Amino acid sequence: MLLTKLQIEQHNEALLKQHQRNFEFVSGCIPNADALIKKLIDFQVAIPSWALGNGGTRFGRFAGKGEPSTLEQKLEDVGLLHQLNRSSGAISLHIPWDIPKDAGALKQLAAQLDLKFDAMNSNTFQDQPGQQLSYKFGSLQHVDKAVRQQAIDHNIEVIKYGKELGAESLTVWLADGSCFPGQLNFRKAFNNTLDSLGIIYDALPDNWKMFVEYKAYEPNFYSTTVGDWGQSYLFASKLGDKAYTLVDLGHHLPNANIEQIVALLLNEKKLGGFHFNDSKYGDDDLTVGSIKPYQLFLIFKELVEGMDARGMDHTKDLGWMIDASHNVKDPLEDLLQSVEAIKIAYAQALLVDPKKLEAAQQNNDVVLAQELLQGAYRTDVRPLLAAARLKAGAALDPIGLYRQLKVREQLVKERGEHAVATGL
Ligand code: PSV
Ligand code: MN
Ligand code: MN
Repeated sequence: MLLTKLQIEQHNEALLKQHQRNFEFVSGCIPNADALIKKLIDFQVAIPSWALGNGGTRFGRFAGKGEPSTLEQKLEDVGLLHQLNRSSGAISLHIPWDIPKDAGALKQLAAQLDLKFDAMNSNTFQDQPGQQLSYKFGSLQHVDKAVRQQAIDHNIEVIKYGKELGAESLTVWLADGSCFPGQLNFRKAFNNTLDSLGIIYDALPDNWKMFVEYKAYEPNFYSTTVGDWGQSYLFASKLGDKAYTLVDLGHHLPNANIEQIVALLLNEKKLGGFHFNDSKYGDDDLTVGSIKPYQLFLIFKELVEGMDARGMDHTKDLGWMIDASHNVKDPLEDLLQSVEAIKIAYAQALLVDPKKLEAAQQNNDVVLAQELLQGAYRTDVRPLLAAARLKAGAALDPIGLYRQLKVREQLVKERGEHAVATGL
């Protein structure tokens, strides 16, 4: 299901006066509103294919209704999100859940929907039906060379699919690790993983990046072989210039200072991209900004400052992806909320005056430094985001329009109550 231009225009027309009042109030206090709006329009966040259906808990899965059951339908869902906010212009696929049967036709559909193919994700954390060897004791780290080879082959196959679709990066997240002390020789597991990743790295096209995602624990609860940013950084450095660390916000031990990690990885030219989500306890995969919005802002403040210091392009030099999926919301509404939260944090970070902050730091003026950050964070930038959407042809109130048009009801009619998305 797609929206018509007229539906969006009529919706915007009805909200325009109120929007203008809100916008005038905020833009009056911002020196460079036009430049900021331009940056907001350009900033796109990739939607993971596995978030389009209701995610699983560790104990079960409660499917939603009218979920996309084919890859084409997944693209259509992201196309719909992109129509609503003009900020979701990319999809991140997961193999084997999203094997493209006709890459040419998919590329065409993506072009019609104005979507790009973002990072391809491999899956060696589950055994697939008919698979010869099991990943129960790991994949790229496995003690058995044949299992390692199977996992390597899978990753190379994922690159092949990505090439057909025009993607330019591979994200490797490994469940590899151990559940009990003594189960694993840490050094051998690391070296096996490095050798395996090296073979995959060699299969990357020149213009591709490899993202090595880390995670502190789960499904293994004693050790994870790519367990933190230091280990990911080691792999990425040893592999070469095309390999980077990927930061998933939910993959840290409690209270980790993620903004500092981000700042240093950027400094070392090894930050590759993000999986945005939010959490209270662990890898909760909750809606971005729903639990710790100030942390998200602080992360973006480091990103903006670090990227500007290195002359990086905010829109394309890092991979911006969501990795959230859960049970109690309509996944499309949830994704609209997540994209909005990311852009709010980005806009607030753009409000921080780098010169004033630097001066405060130089003077050890701790109070002023905090005031500068919190002044930006406490600015209600939502009218700026709305202005960006209006200018880009999106809806002033994406969730409002989604509900007004009864999109989910339409999708249920089209796809049926029991249509279930493939994924986690
Ligand atoms: C598992 O923790 C996970 O959420 C990782 O974050 C991956 O990025 C994602 O699954 C998809 O493989
Ligand atoms: Mn992730
Ligand atoms: Mn995760």
